[in-house]
Amino acid sequence: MASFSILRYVITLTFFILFFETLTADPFPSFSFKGFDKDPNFESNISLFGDAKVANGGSSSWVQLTRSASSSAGRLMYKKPIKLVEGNPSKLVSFSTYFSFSMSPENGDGLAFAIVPIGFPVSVFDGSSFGLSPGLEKRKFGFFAVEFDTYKNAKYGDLNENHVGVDVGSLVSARVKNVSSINIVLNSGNRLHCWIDYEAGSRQLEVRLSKLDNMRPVDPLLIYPIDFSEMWREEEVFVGLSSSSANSSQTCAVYSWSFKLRPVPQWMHSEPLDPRSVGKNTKPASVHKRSACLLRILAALIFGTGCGALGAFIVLFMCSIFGNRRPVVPAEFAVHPVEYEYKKIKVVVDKAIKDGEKVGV
Ligand SMILES: *[C@@H]1O[C@H](CO)[C@@H](O)[C@H](O)[C@H]1NC(C)=O
Ligand SMILES: *[C@@H]1O[C@H](CO)[C@@H](O)[C@H](O)[C@H]1NC(C)=O
Ligand SMILES: CC(=O)N[C@H]1CO[C@H](CO)[C@@H](O)[C@@H]1O
Repeated sequence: MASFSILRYVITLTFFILFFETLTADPFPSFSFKGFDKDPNFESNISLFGDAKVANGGSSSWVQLTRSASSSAGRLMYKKPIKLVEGNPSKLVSFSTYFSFSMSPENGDGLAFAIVPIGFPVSVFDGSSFGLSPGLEKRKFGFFAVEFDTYKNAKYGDLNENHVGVDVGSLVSARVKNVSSINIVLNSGNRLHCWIDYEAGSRQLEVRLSKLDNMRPVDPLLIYPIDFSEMWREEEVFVGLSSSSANSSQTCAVYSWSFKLRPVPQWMHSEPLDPRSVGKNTKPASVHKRSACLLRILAALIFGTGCGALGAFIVLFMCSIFGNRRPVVPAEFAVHPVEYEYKKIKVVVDKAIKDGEKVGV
């Protein structure tokens, strides 16, 4: 009996270890580039299109997306397609990307971080609309971009010459933010830092912009609710940074770019959470859960012991009435429910805590 219980325990434990092992195994690619041409992985992971080329100056290198001429356009794309719904059973996937860039003071189109579906013609340009419009004419369904726009284009109803917009299936932004309101000029020629985070659990996209690389702002510049798992399902998509000078001679440079995918723990699927509170309160939340679970275990133990005692009492009572002499049976009954209840809850505790830790990472 005892050895059977231990065996069952070991099997359960092994199952959970394997389960979390598969969660942490990396079907979720990520990359990070700084000083582009010195990175040996650069060429095997990134494709350059249009006028984009690696440039060097002093000890550093970067990707120059546009030439100092009108109708110049270029982009860099991560070669590997990504999925925002992954695996079987399917998991939602969050992503975070960071890049630093600068744009010269002319009013070109600016820069866009784009996610495009397979079949989007990535190598076709017309020198305007971040170099994205020919592709959009062919395939706008499944197109997504965050634009850093320095040209007030009446055609797209632009707000001003210094705005960030979220574009879904069209370059007419679904949401815009006046960048002047946070005292930043996109085309000042200075290096800017951008963080774009999509939280699949809460189906929310956040964009942050800063003048200093070590100062990721607490408050997003722009928040946009969107469900990428609905938009693309299990379809593969490509991510890239794209720019065009339009009628100006604006140049745009990208100095570093990183991109990371993170699977969302199963339990977050059904209950959208505020990503900020998840990020900050992971530890207290799991501690809280742990103590709540300990209480539940204690209650179950007391309840189990009570039941066992009652059972034993009834059996003994029956024995004394019917003269059956087998007092060993009640002892078994007394132990078993307790052990079973305890184990069942223990497993739940482990899972909850592990999930909690996952979010914290
Ligand atoms: C953008 O913000 C700046 C600074 O707050 C303001 O002066 C300007 O009028 C705003 N532009 C629009 C179009 O709201
Ligand atoms: C660029 O210039 C051409 C000719 O000067 C003009 O037709 C076109 O509308 C301009 N494009 C933009 C985006 O201003
Ligand atoms: C960050 C990244 O994706 N690195 C990959 C670049 O390409 C090489 C070779 O294909 C891979 O080994 C790296 O993992």
